Amino acid sequence: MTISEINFDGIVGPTHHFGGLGIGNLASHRHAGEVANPRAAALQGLDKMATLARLGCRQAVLPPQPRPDMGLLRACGFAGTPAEIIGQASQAAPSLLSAAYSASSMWAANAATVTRSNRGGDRRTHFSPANLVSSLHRSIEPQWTTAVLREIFADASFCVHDPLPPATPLRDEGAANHMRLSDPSGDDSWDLFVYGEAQGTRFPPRQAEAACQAIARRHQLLPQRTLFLQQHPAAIEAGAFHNDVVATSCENVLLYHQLAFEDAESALDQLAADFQKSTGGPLYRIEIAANDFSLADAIDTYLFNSQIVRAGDDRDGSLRLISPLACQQHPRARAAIDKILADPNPITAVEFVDLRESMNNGGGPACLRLRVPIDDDQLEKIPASLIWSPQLDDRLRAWVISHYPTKLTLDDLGDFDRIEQTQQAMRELSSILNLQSIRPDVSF
Ligand code: SUG
Repeated sequence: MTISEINFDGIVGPTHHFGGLGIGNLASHRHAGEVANPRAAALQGLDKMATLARLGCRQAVLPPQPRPDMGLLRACGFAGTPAEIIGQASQAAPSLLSAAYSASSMWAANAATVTRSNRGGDRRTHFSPANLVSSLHRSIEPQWTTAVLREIFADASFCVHDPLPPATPLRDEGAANHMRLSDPSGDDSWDLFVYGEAQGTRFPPRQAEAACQAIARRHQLLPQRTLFLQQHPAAIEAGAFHNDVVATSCENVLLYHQLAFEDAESALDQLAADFQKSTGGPLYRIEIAANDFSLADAIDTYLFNSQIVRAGDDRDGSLRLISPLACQQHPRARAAIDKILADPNPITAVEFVDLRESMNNGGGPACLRLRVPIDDDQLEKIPASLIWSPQLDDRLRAWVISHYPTKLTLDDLGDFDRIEQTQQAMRELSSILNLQSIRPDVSF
């Protein structure tokens, strides 16, 4: 059986702004309060999807979530008509209003952890929506995410679990802290989870070991095919709030910074030996040395947040990097990429993508997508209205241009008209994508 991945990219929502809300996320802090351009952000995301689709990669979309989240504002004591609530919140609690308006569901790598249970399991594709308890603005995502994933992946060959209970010991940020390795057929696979430990770092780790273990259990992963690695405290300290800022994987390639993991050498050696034995081919471990490329370089450029993909015409086994534009402009990132391309490993080409608006909030190419491993039969079970096509691309671009502002500041969030505009946009999107669960009048 061939299992290949389809990327579901989060469409950037119309209320994208720079709230400075990302915990341990230096880009979000650096750009807090700047003027955002939601229209450019959404178009940059659509451009990336089009680039991948044109390369022959399977591509689909995930909708943004309805905002503002009035339930959050009411729960925090604001009462009255929606206009009164927004008015009071903008005066008394602007950062709460920013959280209620956050477009953070665009970073679909944090929507859920997705695995494919293989031998010994039920062979279904399992989803655990992330509980995102580490930050307020993201903790409002899981209910919508669960409803949307259940609507999209309704077939019995998928299993969408509830999010883990929303408690700090089970804090979970989804696929950003999970990596899958496999033979090129995708069937013989391993799952690597990465968690953080609080070890005097200035930022709290966002992924708990207990959460990783719970997900592996409920997803029926084989213990001998599942690794739990600790994120290096130096990486969290440097601003790697998710593992996907310092490591990534695709098929038989594991690309990581020297300081991505703590004490992982022997576990990775064992993994490489098991991989070779089971698949008959090598696991390519591409470790980038801290002397050549520091953790600060990794955070500045998001090199490890590149997507590694197999393009449709790369059936010979070669893979490509889809890297942020910042890597092209940064001499050490460029040198690291040139070395990856020249060395003996499956990665043979690079494409650079401009995702400046998302990058300024700490989200690169890989953050914007959720990888879903499926077989060909499952592809037929996913609503066709979500699969990328030139027609869908055209409709989404027209929708963005007619509904999205080109400027959005924190002060603008107090403007009540914005609610009606964003709700109208979501109603229209619900009909473009034929999805009920994102209608703004659906509430939890
Ligand atoms: O959770 N930024 C997100 C970025 C998430 C990136 N995802 C991955 N690495 N997979 C976060 O920190 C900033 C929002 C603001 O500041 O307005 C924010 O939430």
